[in-house]
Amino acid sequence: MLEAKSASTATPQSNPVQNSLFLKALRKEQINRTPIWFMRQAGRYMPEYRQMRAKVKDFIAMCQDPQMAADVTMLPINRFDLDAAIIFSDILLIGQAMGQELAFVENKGPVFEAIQKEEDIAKLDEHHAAERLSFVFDAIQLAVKALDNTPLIGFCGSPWTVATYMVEGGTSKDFAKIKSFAWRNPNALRSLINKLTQVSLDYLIAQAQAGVQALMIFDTWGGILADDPYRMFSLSPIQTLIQGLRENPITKDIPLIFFGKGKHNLYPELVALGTDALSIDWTVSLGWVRQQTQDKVVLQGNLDPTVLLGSPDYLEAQIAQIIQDMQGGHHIFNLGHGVLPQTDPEQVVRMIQWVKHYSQQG
Ligand code: 1CP
Repeated sequence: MLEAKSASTATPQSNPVQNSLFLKALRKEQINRTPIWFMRQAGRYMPEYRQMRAKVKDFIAMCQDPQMAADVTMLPINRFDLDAAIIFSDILLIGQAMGQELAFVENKGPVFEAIQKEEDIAKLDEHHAAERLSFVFDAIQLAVKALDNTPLIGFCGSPWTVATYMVEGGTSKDFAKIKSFAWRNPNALRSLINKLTQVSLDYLIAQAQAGVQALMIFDTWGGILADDPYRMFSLSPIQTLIQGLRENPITKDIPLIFFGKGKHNLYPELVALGTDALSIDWTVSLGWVRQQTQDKVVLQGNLDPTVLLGSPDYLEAQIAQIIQDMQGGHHIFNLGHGVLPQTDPEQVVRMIQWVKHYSQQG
């Protein structure tokens, strides 16, 4: 009953979604099994998704139509027994909202008109960018209604990760453009990252206002930096972003998840970010991560997405191992990165069943 006393007006008791396994897990409350959702759960591995995608011009058009984005968000929820949904959108849309041209090219991925000089950064508009993403907030409102008592996660990319795409002009193998920009003109890169931090803060607050019950920050490319530049260009703006969220009345209590791919040696510093959960990639065992983080945060993850392409026996064994590694800890099951487009949805059904089977108490 201590819970009820310390909780704010929207107490878990008065709001059924707050009693969901996922949100209870994020609050480290007692639960009888491990909740599960997974990155890119609404995506190309689903035939229903491919059908909907074929009807529109491109991926961006799908995101910009609130009803369609909400419907796509619901696809995996309707088909599988999942414990959370994530709003269908993309981390790169904020670059577009700041005025940088973006396209998603078939068989190539995202393409930005690359930033090359300081003047390109000066032109970007950070003040009204979040407002230009109102289709995301409309989609959230529609999805929340459709979801009923399943929680909805909102998200953004880390300022560094979004900047990599804006400076590289798309995805990259060696990140030579953004790194050389950083080593030659750190102040200019910092000004881009500061703008992205401001827009990301506005954007996450507006997503919370629209109704998401948790927020996740994806730092997919922080791990390509050595420790000191990582702290400067990736971690520090994330700290600023988190501080901004904690200081805002709308987001001060919302659960936060941080996905910092590949920066395993800095787990103590990632814990110090103060998020409720860390999402872990598949290259480290959760047993080891628990030692590093001393069970101070909830761990989310971390099945290698390619294991879903393996035999059902191997899949089962890997799931059992992850659940065992997390026994007595605070865990949300997920993949270590997004589900691959060639994944058989039947393997997803098995994954969900085994997570439930192996983690069920009593
Ligand atoms: O139909 C299509 O061709 C589009 C494929 C697609 C999808 C389904 C893209 C393009 N984005 C998305 C959705 C998406 N992206 C979500 C929705 C929620 C979910 O189901 O998880 C989220 C959270 C993202 C986040 C995202 N986009 C990240 C961070 C997380 C991660 O996966 O690392 C990154 C780096 C992106 C960039 C991006 N957008 C799309 C692609 C193909 C990529 C990756 C390009 C690359 O390889 O660098």
